[in-house]
Amino acid sequence: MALDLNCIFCKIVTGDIPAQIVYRSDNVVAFDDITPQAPTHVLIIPTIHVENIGDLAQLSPTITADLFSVAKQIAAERGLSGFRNVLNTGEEAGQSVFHAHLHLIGGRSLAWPPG
Ligand code: DGP
Repeated sequence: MALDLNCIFCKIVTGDIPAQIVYRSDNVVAFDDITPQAPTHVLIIPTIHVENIGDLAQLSPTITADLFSVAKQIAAERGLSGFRNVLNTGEEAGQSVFHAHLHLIGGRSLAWPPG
C-alpha cells in the first residue's frame, strides 16, 4: 500500500508529524531519530508504506538501494569516518515501527556485538 494512515513514519512523509528532515526525494525521506543513540542517528525510509526491509527488497530493489546510497551520502556530508547501518525486522529484533527504515548511526565509537 502507498500510505498507511495509522503509521507514524507515513505521517512524517506527509508532514502530518514534524521531523527534522535531512533528505527528501520521490522515493526516500531521511530524518533525525527522536531518541538518538549517537551524535548522528538518522532514519532513512521509503516514501511508500512497507513493513520491513525484506518486503521492500522484494517490492523494489531500486528503492532498497536508494536507502543505502542516501546513508552513504549523509555520512559523507557529515564527515563520518565510519558509521553503522541497522535494520531491525520483527519485535524480537527490536523493531518498534513497522515501516521499513534504515538506521544511520555514527559520530562515536560503536561497540560490537550489539545488544
Ligand atoms: P526500530 O526500533 O528499529 O523500529 O526503530 C524505530 C526508531 O524510530 C527508534 O529509534 C525511534 C524512532 N522514532 C519513533 N517514533 C518517532 C517519531 O515520531 N519521530 C522520529 N523522528 N523518530 C521516531
